Amino acid sequence: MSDLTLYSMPSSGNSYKVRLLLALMGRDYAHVACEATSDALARAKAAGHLPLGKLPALHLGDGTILTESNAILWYLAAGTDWVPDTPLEQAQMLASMFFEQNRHEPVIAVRSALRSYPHRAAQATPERMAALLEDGHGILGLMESGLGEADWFGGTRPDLGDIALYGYTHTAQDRGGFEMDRFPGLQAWIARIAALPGYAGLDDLP
Ligand SMILES: N[C@@H](CCC(=O)N[C@@H](CS)C(=O)NCC(=O)O)C(=O)O
Repeated sequence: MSDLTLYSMPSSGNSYKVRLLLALMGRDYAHVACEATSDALARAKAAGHLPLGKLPALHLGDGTILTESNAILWYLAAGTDWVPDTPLEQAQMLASMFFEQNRHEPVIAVRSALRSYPHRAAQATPERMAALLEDGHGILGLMESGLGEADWFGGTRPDLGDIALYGYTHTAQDRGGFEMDRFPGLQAWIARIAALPGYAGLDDLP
């Protein structure tokens, strides 16, 4: 039996990042699915299983609960090839992860959520959706030029920055309505991630 229990939202990129890393690492874990607006989510909140009221939350065997998707990635990957060796490379990886939460997620994930979740539809005004579309193409353009000729945001091998950015980028077109044809480098990077051994898709729940 695993000592890890992950509370995650099946449809959420933030939760998916953690599920993806666990799959790529081949780690066993118990999974508690808490979809948006579900009774399971309400129960998890009421029971104190989500200290910040958000998913994902990783419960360790000793009772510790870790929150924040990118912090959970860091904990799980410590000492593995998913974290580079030098302070410079680690700082570059963290820059990708902070960019993801600070600039990318509030635009790409939010537009996707406004289009996908019925309980968010009333907030999807035409003005907001147009502004998010323009901002999102700008963010994706920054990623395209940041990746440049490299295969990975981690440089010569994928790292946690790649996992964090992949979470919402790979559904940016289908869910967010962003024009991914404009970003061929990102499309090739998405295909490279999906070809990694152990890869699990968004809907591949444990
Ligand atoms: N910065 C947090 C964001 C977590 C977050 O906003 N989770 C959302 C799903 S993407 C959630 O739990 N929503 C349920 C709710 O607010 O009731 C992280 O990366 O873990």
